[in-house]
Amino acid sequence: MTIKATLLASALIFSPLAATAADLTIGFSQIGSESGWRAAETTVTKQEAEARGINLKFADAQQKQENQISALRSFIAQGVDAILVAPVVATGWDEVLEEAQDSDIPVILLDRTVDAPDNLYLTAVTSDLVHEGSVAGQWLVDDVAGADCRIVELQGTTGSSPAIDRKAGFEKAIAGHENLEIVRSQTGDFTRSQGKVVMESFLKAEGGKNICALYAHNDDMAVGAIQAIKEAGLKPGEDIRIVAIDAVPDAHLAIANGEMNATIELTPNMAGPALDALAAYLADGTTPPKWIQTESRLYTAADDNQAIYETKKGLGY
Ligand code: GZL
Repeated sequence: MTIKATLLASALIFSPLAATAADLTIGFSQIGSESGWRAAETTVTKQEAEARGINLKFADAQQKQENQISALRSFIAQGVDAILVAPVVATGWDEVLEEAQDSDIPVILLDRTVDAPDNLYLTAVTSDLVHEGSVAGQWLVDDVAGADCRIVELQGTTGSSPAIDRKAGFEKAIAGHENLEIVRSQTGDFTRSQGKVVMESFLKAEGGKNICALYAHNDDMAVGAIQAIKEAGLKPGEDIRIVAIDAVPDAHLAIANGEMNATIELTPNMAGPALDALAAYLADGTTPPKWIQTESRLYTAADDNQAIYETKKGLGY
């Protein structure tokens, strides 16, 4: 039996009045394609929607909140059945979320959260962003084993929940370890190009020999920084330890090559749990928890990163 027929059959069992997934039209406001992880999330979201026979209306915001808000208003005007949104920054969403609520259109947040009352969205599917930062910080605490370590930090997009929370988590983990100090911290906007440019400025300001470690809020900024470190005549992963987050294929490759030390995995499949929660809600009113947490996992040189790279590189990154 096809997926569509199965969904139809199951929907008829539960509630003949409920829209089946096969009938659903869902608007998806995506931030952009700033990183390999974001590209993978887009690929997987489209795959998850297709597998459910959902008509997905996709809008790329080129990392601009105003474009996302316009997209949400367009989805509302079209009368979509639901909205998925990965909010580029945490603030400024109340009004448009109220408009969606007034139109009885459920909204689900993907991979980032918003500073808005949680009755304005059905659920948020995200990792524990603070925990990710803490895992990165704890890895560095353990790796330096008491030695002095001057750290530079590449922050994610200013005002985004991952930039805020990953910074907080890292600082929590290194607090009380007087040998660890963040000496430079600046946004690289989650991109490789900006990660390289900002790392070049760190190296120039501090002197490469005075930098012990880089903490980057995502792997793409770390990969850009690796280029800058090499161009400065230093060995990334040796002269400067590098820990980041996402576990994209190129991070595994860098670790396999000894040019990076650790990454924390973020699944690109936020849409699967989101669409499952939405289907249950539409079928019989099952209200999901306000937070559906995805797993995080640390990868280091102890893992078979070459094999993981080979597996992941074909998955839409
Ligand atoms: C985090 C996600 C971040 C990724 C980056 O949940 O929002 O956005 O870590 C991406 O790669 O830019």
